[in-house]
Amino acid sequence: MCTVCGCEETHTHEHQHEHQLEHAHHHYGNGLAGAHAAGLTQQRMVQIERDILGKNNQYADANRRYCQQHGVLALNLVSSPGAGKTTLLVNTLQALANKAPCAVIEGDQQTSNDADKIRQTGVKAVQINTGKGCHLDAHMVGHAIQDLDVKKESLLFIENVGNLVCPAAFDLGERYKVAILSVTEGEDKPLKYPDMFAAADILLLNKVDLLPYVEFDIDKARAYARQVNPGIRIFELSATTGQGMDKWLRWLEAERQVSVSGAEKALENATHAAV
Ligand SMILES: Nc1nc2c(ncn2[C@@H]2O[C@H](COP(=O)(O)OP(=O)(O)OP(=O)(O)O)[C@@H](O)[C@H]2O)c(=O)[nH]1
Ligand SMILES: [Mg+2]
Repeated sequence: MCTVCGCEETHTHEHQHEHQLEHAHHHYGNGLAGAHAAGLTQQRMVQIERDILGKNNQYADANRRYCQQHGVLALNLVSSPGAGKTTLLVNTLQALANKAPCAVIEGDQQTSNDADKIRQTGVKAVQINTGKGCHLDAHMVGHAIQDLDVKKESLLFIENVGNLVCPAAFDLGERYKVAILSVTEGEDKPLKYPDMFAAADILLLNKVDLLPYVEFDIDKARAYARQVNPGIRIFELSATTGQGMDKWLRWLEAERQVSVSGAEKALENATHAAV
């Protein structure tokens, strides 16, 4: 997980993590040797890791509750840098204009480039800069949901920091984790980064327009993804040419309807229980 990769929690969003989180990240940032030098036993490090994830899960549950109550479908987009998350989002938002309310949370170490691109579509976006941090966590996302004032029955897209490792360990309270693998990255990535592909519900194989120019065996990519995650649902598409986007858009709308009716049913049950 993140704590072994040198990531520190220095993001510029308004909230601060507790001291222990920074402390743990700082020591893990120096690797095991650094942690031992700092006097932390392996058992203690494992405990700190558990505490970090436990705390994250509490925030994630709160985010999930908010989304469920408001019929919001939250998707956590994860991939290596440059796989096409922002391009896919921009084109998805343009296709959904006037069809469904949308909001976007953008995660990057630095710059507001991606949030700026999203805002050009007319959709509200909040940029979180994680500084040295290499993933979003549920606490950051909770604040961003408040800042965005996410409307009932919205699609909430969360673009995670480009990284195929650490975001796998952090539940943000999303309904689905959507992994994006572009055909320029090599078909073996699901085997090399199994945690991410095992955690994902959906796999988007992006940049299929480049298939004629690169050595990428798409059948193998599918088979490797299913090897680590037999239930993963796979779409092939090109965010730039629009090829395959129709299936993705249909899936989004169907899932949004499920979230909307789930919230309506919950409200109905609560009303019945109250009388
Ligand atoms: N040919 C082709 N290029 C694409 C496609 N999708 C994205 N790109 C290009 O890939 C590059 C990276 O795309 P981004 O959308 O910025 O990728 P990202 O995953 O958001 O990148 P980070 O936020 O930095 O992690 C850009 O030059 C895009 O134009 C696609 O389907 N086909
Ligand atoms: Mg991006």
